[in-house]
Amino acid sequence: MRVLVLGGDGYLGWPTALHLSDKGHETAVLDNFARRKYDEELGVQSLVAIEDFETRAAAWEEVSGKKLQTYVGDLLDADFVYATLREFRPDAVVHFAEQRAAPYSMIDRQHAVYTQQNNVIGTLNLLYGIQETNPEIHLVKLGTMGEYGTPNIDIEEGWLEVEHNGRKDRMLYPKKPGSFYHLSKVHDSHNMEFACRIWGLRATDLNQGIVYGQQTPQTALDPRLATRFDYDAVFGTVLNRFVIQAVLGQPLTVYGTGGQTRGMLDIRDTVECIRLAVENPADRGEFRVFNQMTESFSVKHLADLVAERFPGPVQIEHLENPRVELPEHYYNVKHTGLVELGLQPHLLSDTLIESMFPIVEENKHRVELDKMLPRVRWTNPKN
Ligand code: NAD
Ligand code: USQ
Repeated sequence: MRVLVLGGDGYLGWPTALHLSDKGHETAVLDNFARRKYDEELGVQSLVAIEDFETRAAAWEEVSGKKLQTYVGDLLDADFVYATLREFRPDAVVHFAEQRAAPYSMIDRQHAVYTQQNNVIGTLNLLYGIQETNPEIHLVKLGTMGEYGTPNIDIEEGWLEVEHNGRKDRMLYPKKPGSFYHLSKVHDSHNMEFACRIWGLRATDLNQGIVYGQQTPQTALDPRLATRFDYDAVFGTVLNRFVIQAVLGQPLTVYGTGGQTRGMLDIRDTVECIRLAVENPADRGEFRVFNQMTESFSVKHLADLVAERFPGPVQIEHLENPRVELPEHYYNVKHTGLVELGLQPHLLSDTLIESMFPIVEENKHRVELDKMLPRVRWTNPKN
């Protein structure tokens, strides 16, 4: 198939593009380098050095013998979106290209507005682009488990059968997200469901949990193929941060009690989930939702796991939680759709945590320690 990967220069878009190319799909990557600019703004860099877009694409061609076409541009530029769809003629578009950090969206008004504009309008341009250029294209869009929040009932896979006053209907599962970033994904989901229902588009919304890990079989082939690895308090995610903190001899930063529970998955499962979704498209008019996660853990449990596996002393520190979120709650998620398509999850009990320690050890000189502590507070927006 011909697959266009939007956000193909990012943490997950890049390894996904390599995985799809490796599996024989004619793959192209698109990006506007917004992520590299947030690094400059925040004064941080990826823990693992990454090559520029053209160099890494050329390296993949050299290593694999497979072409990876690149497009540089912004999804907010509708003409660019339409022109790319017309030129590349994809069968599927995989959409990772959004501002994805909850703390970044909560810095102040400007960052909240930027996040929602970038994410919601970018996706809307894409929906129109698909509708007008080729409505057969399958849109595979990265959503997030955080769209649901932590309701006191089971989380279904996207839809909920509701019986109300003796009548029944199938409704989009109610959402209770925890940041302006997570809200942007809720808005995207509604726009996509509408486009499927009204125009007959086909879309898969992948409500993904928190990803951990830094290597896939393809990125490990050559240092020029490495993907980024974030450690800072704005873009670094919880388990990746705990592993990095352990190696640096820094306390693991558990926010609050650590009773907050989240769905997680290995980066090798992310790329495989996308392949499965692409190769098994939704039907025309179908808005299909999968919960893309393999296991649930509380934050405290993750910290204990890292401390247990690290071959040295580890201190766990409970910081005052900078976010507003339930400290203890019910969490039971249905996630059978991708397994039914053939996903064979890599579970955290296997060797992944240990395999991350040497990667961090090799690159630890790149860390700015003062970027490790959280400074963005949910209850104290600036401006
Ligand atoms: P990332 O920031 O590393 O990658 C996103 C890429 O999209 C960046 O390279 C960025 O430059 C690009 N981009 C952003 N806005 C763009 C625009 N308007 N036009 C073109 N390119 C644009 O993020 P990631 O961790 O790879 O996440 C990718 C997607 O997966 C995001 O949508 C995110 O919400 C979702 N997700 C990530 C995680 C995780 O743990 N990392 C978990 C669940 C869902
Ligand atoms: N947390 C800590 N200590 C830390 C970092 C985080 O206790 O040092 C806690 C947070 O308070 C939160 C949980 O860990 O309760 C997860 O935080 P996170 O930063 O790892 O993840 P989150 O902000 O939810 O965002 C990440 C990605 C986002 C994706 C989301 C999936 O950045 O793109 O959408 O995970 S989910 O959480 O399922 O919504």
